[in-house]
Amino acid sequence: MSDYDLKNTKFLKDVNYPSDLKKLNLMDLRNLADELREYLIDTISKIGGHLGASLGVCELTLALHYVFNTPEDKIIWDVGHQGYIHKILTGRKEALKTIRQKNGISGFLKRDESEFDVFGAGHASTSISAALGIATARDFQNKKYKVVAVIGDGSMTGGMAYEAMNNIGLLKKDIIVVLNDNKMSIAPNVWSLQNYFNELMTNDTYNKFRSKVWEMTGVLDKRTSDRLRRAAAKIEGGLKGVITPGMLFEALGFRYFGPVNGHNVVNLVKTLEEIHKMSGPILVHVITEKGKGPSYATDHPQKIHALNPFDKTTGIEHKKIKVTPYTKVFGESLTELAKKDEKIIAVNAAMPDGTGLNYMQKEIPERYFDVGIAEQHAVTFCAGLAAEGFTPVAAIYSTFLQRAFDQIIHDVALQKLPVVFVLDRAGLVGADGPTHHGAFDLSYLRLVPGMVIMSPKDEAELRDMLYTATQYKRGPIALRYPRGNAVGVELHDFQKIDIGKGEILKSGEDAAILAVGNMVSHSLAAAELLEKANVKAEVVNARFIKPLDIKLLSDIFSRFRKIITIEDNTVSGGFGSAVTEFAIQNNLKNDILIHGIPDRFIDHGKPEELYEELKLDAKGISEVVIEFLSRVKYHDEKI
Ligand SMILES: Cc1ncc(C[n+]2csc(CCOP(=O)(O)OP(=O)(O)O)c2C)c(N)n1
Repeated sequence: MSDYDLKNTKFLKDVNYPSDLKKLNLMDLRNLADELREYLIDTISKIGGHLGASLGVCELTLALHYVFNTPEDKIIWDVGHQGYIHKILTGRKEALKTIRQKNGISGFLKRDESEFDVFGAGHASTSISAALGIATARDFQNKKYKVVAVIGDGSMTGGMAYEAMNNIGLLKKDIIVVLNDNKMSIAPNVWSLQNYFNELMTNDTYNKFRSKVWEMTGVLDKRTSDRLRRAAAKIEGGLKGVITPGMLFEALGFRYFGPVNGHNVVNLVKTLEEIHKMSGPILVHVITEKGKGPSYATDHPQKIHALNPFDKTTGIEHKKIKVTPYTKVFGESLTELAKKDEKIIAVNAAMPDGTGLNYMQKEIPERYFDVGIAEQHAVTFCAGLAAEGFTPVAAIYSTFLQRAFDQIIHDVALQKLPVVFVLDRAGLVGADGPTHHGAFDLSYLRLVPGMVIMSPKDEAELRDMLYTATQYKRGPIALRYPRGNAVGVELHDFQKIDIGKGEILKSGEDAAILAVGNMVSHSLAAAELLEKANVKAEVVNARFIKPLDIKLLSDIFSRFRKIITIEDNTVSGGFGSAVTEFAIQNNLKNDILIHGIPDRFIDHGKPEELYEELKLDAKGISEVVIEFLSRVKYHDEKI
């Protein structure tokens, strides 16, 4: 495939910063939008990444940077996965070719990366709160810049967005919220307000009426226009016999403008120019199409949310040889269990495919729930189900479950409710980077009283753990596993695992390696490398991070002086900490090395690159063990 040559573009070749945009006339912006799309598709087809959202906001991004004086005016992008065009327009046109790759630019916005990245994200629904903080700081300093939050309809299913709007309405700050409505989250959106929007947009009388009021209020002073809008809102209510979303936002203290066609860059610019002159909380409702551009993208907006490298003419991903991913094993196994057990209910927060619950969705839709990007609600919803004797399975990525920490403690664990937590993407996720690594779950779950935490060494054990979890009725129970392909072992019929029982997989003499989950296979491979260096390491599959297998640990501590714990979780407060606590509480003086993700945020890169960097691959683990063994003399001298 020949390289796309920026030099051959008419406009894009000279656009590096928003200041360059301002030299163009409105009609040029249209052509620039086409060039941007072409460049984006060409680049992402080679390296993979989030595509659909950025294609959808091409004109919106252009218009925002055209009208507002960035970076002095602050644009805050929710999630940040739609920020690729923003990156191209703010000094990172060439760097786009490195996006999400090790040492390349981030796939999300990042304050360290550019002064145009006003606020970093990766998790959804934070932009309006951040905008309020920034606007409040602006006002304290008597500064005059504009603050704009751009949030998708999917992210509007997250409670934080409403908490922020409620607060803004009360404080009456100058803030513009741009609602980028494409009716899609990653999957089709589950926003109940969408029904109101749909009605609105298909109602001709309403639309004509609304645009007339719009035209008039746009040129009036705020008091008159507010009065007119209130009157109009009343008429709207009467007109349709329903509360319209405009009214809803207006009740929250926002002036509502829209719906605006998000692909007509000329109109967008004109609208934003008008809005730029106004003050107070404003919500602009922009309608876009996710994946706007090639038909393979608009026809399959869910598929092109994020892609591996693909053929840019067909959108088909270049296939890789694949072992079954953990996600699929989980999704199919849960569906199998749910067919036999009518009490099982599957719950996810806007990630049906990502979590593997799409299998449940298809086969048992009545016991499948997508609650939106609302992890906190998902957990308490599950608590309610469990309180009434059901077996809810909350399938939420490790990183996103962080959101529901209090709900896990207060609503689930305190009441000993048997909610099953299934955490996909535990450990290092790769290209999505620090906002998405599942680096903390062992730590944040381990401190919860009564929580059982498991991590399978392979997909067969995942099935057994899932079965064990759905049978467990004494309180919350969690299992966590990494992103990507499983080990490739044969599957067997479900078998129950004794709670808190680990297993010795390989016996040794010189050191004991206690590993969890994903790290078990790495540790077994490390033990083989160690053998070549004449080190005989015993390898234990801990299976349980909580409760620990006290009997097994006592045996290990009695036989080995040197013990190494390995986990793909932060070393702070995880499995190694648990083993150390066990040792201290039992007055055991063995040498313990806690090896895991260091206590810092880990950048993006391929998982194998990151595991190598952190010495969590087989080679790295073997080196860590050898280094630890050589340290013992020093320890002996000290004691
Ligand atoms: C707290 C949290 N949960 C889940 C996700 C995963 N996620 C990333 S983007 C996205 C959909 C966002 O939809 P929307 O805001 O409408 O943006 P669009 O992609 O449609 O432009 C989801 C669910 C996330 N980023 N944060």
